[in-house]
Amino acid sequence: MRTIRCGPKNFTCGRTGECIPLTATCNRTVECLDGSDERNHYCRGLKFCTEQQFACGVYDECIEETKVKDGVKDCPEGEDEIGYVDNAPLSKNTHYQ
Ligand SMILES: [Ca+2]
Ligand SMILES: [Ca+2]
Repeated sequence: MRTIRCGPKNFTCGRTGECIPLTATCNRTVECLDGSDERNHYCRGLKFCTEQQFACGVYDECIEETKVKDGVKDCPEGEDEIGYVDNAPLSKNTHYQ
């Protein structure tokens, strides 16, 4: 359990526990030593994407959840299709699996 000590206007870095301003989170610059201020699972749904949206890779883009794993790459890097299994396994040249 992490200790909340940074106050409401600050973000507490996950493991390292530094305090950084909330405005410094999800700004594509890593402030936390462990990078927790830029983690996708943290940034997702917080600033850039709603809970109904999927945050591509480094949250550059939000796409609707319905577009995730639909066989069409909507994210710039196709992150939304990670784990998508079509009917022709091994046919894709992907490095994600
Ligand atoms: Ca940051
Ligand atoms: Ca898609």
